[in-house]
Amino acid sequence: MANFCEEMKNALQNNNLAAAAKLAKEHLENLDKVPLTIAVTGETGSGKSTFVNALRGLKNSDVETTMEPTEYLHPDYPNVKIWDLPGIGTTNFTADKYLETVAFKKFDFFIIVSDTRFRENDAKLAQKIQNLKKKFYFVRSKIDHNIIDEKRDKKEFNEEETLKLIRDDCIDGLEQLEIKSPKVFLVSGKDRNLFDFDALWKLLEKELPEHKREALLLAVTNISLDVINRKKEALNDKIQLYALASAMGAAVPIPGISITVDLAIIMKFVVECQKSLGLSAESLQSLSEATGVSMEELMAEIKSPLTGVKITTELVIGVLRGCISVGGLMAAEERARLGPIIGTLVPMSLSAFSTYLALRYLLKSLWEETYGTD
Ligand SMILES: Nc1nc2c(ncn2[C@@H]2O[C@H](COP(=O)(O)OP(=O)(O)OP(=O)(O)O)[C@@H](O)[C@H]2O)c(=O)[nH]1
Ligand SMILES: [Mg+2]
Repeated sequence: MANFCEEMKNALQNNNLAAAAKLAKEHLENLDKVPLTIAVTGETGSGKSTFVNALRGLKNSDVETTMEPTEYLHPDYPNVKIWDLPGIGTTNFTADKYLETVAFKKFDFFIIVSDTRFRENDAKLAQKIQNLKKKFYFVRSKIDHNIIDEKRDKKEFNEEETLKLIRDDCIDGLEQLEIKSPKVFLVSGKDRNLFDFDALWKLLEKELPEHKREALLLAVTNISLDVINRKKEALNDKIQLYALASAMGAAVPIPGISITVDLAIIMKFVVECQKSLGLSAESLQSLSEATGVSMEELMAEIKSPLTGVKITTELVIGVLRGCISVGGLMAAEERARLGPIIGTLVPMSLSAFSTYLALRYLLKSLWEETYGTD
């Protein structure tokens, strides 16, 4: 994965979107070999270690209180790693701190175990996991105990009904704690042939590749956002220099708007932005070829009129007209912080200032209409 991240970063930094797409495709094909890491968590004594042993196919094994996160490889699926975590109650940590301490980032998904109704700690943990865009399932353990109790206490015992009552009670409780449509599985860690154990295992098997695909997507999104943010920063830094250069260039009035700007400089800058952000016709074409997504579909995704086309003066003027005047440019510039160079430039040259604002506006619109607001 580390290697993949580096290569992906390089490909994106060099605007080689085709190479990036190829890397992602290869990575997906290696999916089966990619480790999948499951965390088993929940309150102290809820039956986590017993459940982990059952997942590993071990029977009647003794467990002791878990003090440190412990990793086990699944005997049939060596790429599946199961982590037995200490109970959140043993740590006195908040859900945030707990997740940090157990190094949550390395987990692909979480199983939250409880031997009663789920408690506030469980729900808090689930919410934090959800915020991290990771998945979680609830396991209600020690169902064998409930069945024995019910058999003893009730004259007319019906297992199906008892299980339904427990499941509904757990789901209700979690929904009251603001967890939407929780998935709850009833198990006995002492016998994996009983209750929902098999259903949970089948679901895990089915969802494993999907989880990985999502993890990959998230990784790529993070890498690209990181790379693109840096590029945006670099472009932002250049704006002052471009505007400074414009102070020596010829300012032309934009027809229909009451501002004069250095169009030659603006053109140069927009072409550079397009290239640097991987939005030129050429880079989009190679992305389309590498991914099999048509140019039309790509263009529909990216809404800026400055994307994937040849930059012409008409086009740039058209976009600038959209903001009507220097006032419009100023309004478009929400966080107008003038750099030191531009600050001194304003009294010297109004057109350089307008050019500066125009450049900021163009970068912003190209940026936001492609990658969303930040
Ligand atoms: N009958 C029955 N007993 C269970 C089940 N799961 C766990 N136990 C028992 O409950 C006790 C606690 O189980 P553990 O698996 O150690 O619980 P844990 O969540 O790992 O506990 P900590 O590591 O201390 O947080 C043990 O005595 C287990 O034998 C179950 O499904 N059925
Ligand atoms: Mg334990």
